[in-house]
Amino acid sequence: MNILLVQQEMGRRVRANPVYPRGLVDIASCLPASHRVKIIDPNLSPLSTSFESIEQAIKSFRPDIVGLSIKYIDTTNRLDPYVFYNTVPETIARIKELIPAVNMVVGGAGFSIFSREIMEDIPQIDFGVFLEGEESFRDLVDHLDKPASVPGVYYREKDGVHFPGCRSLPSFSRKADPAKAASLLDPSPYITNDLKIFGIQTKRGCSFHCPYCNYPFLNGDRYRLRDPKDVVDEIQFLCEKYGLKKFSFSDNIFNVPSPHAVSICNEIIDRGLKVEWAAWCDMSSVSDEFFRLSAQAGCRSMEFSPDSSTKEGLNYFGKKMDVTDIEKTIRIAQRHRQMTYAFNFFCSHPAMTLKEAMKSLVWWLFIPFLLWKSGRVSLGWIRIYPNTRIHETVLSEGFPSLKENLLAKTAEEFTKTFYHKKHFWLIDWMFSLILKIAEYIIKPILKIHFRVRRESYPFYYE
Ligand code: B12
Ligand code: SF4
Repeated sequence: MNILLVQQEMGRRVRANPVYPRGLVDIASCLPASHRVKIIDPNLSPLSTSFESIEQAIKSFRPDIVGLSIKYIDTTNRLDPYVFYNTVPETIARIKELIPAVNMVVGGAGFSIFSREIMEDIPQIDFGVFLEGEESFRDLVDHLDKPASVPGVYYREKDGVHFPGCRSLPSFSRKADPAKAASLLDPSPYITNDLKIFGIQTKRGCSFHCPYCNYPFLNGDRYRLRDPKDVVDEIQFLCEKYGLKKFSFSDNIFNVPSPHAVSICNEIIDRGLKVEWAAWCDMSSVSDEFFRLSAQAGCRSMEFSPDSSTKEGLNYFGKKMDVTDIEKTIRIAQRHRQMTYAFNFFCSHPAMTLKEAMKSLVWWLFIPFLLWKSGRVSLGWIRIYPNTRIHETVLSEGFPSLKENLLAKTAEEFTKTFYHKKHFWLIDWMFSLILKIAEYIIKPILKIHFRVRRESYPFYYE
């Protein structure tokens, strides 16, 4: 069978760099060799010709199956209200117009978050692969005529959309075959100087249960680890064959469980690989030794999400740490200036108090000061997603509009999907005002660097 896998067109070329489509490469790598597989990423073409790149592939390859990744729904950033999902219905309509008999399959994190809504929204979708796709997609390809027998796959019949039930998440200890992956999709366009474009996963799952986060829903709450040697074999292959120098560990959290991260760092050091990388890390288990080791292994950027700066807030987020861990991390970071650090906080959450709002302001100003030129703070609002605990909270706090309408399609609808503590509109307004004053008045006067970026409001001094 001819299988064409297409990355989602992001719909814009600013603040939407094409990142290596790891999900598509992973599912393609698991298909039997008897199939012909092609992967394309329209984001590598200019926006004006992006659909032509899909059209060309369809005409020359004549696929029996087109698999479209619906990875992104929206920016998750209230200050950058852009909806990526809007490219999907049009892409699917145009594919079906070109080749009406094709089996149209979708999957991806964005699809999984809103699976039923999307199946109902776009009737041209024949099958929807829920959560991780390595096994479900492979089985679906073999049983296109009997989808009811494939767990984890939505399918359509005359009477509507059906789902035979979930499949347990696939093992992640399989040995990767980076040469096969590279033969399926040339990694060269993604090998750049930007740490965030090429992602390497060392594990799946996250055992924390932060109330706003959908990662445990997407990848489970138990860690599935790859053998550190296998991870570093992949890095080494990409360094030697493609000149990879910079990448991200795209794990939800890199340094938990800690021995696994330590083994990966040691393996990189032992093999003498000259790489630089970024990672998302947990603060509760950091140590001087871990910072030293990761810097030696090439870490150049660590991102932390304390989310709150008070005991009450950290308890609400279930962070398994207290304020002293934030202080400790900053002190250690002050001794390791070869890396940069980002600290993410929320401006509003259910345990927010006036005291926290005031305390947070001080922290947000001081962290970049204490980590002069190497630390920044990002401030954001919580985007409410289904299958998160905070979704239940907003409903109980009396925001019934957020019950059904979480798949926003316009910027206006999107801005309504963020958490605002009831009766705290003044604090919310105050933060917005302070951020604007800092950006338009303090920054030009003091020449501090403070700008609106895609994630939120990063705050750092230069
Ligand atoms: C790492 C990461 C990043 C890194 C990427 C680093 C890198 N080079 O890879 C960075 C920081 C750059 C990033 C950026 C963004 N990200 Co991001 N990111 C992630 C994260 C944590 C992991 C993604 C990943 O690599 N997964 C590993 C691969 C193997 O998994 P996968 O892609 O999901 O694919 C599997 C399945 O989904 C399925 N599948 C995927 N595609 C298809 C297609 C078919 C046909 C089938 C059958 C199956 C299938 O099978 C695959 C294998 O199991 C996810 C959260 C998560 N846990 O998924 C968020 C996530 C994907 N990001 C998200 C977003 C929003 C963004 C940004 C738009 C944020 C922003 N405002 O800038 C940007 C956009 C990036 C860009 N293109 O410019 C959202 C997307 C959903 C949504 N809410 O809209 C997620 C889900 C997080 C969230 N909170 O909801 N991200
Ligand atoms: S926010 Fe981070 S630590 Fe918390 S559940 Fe999500 S991935 Fe895990």
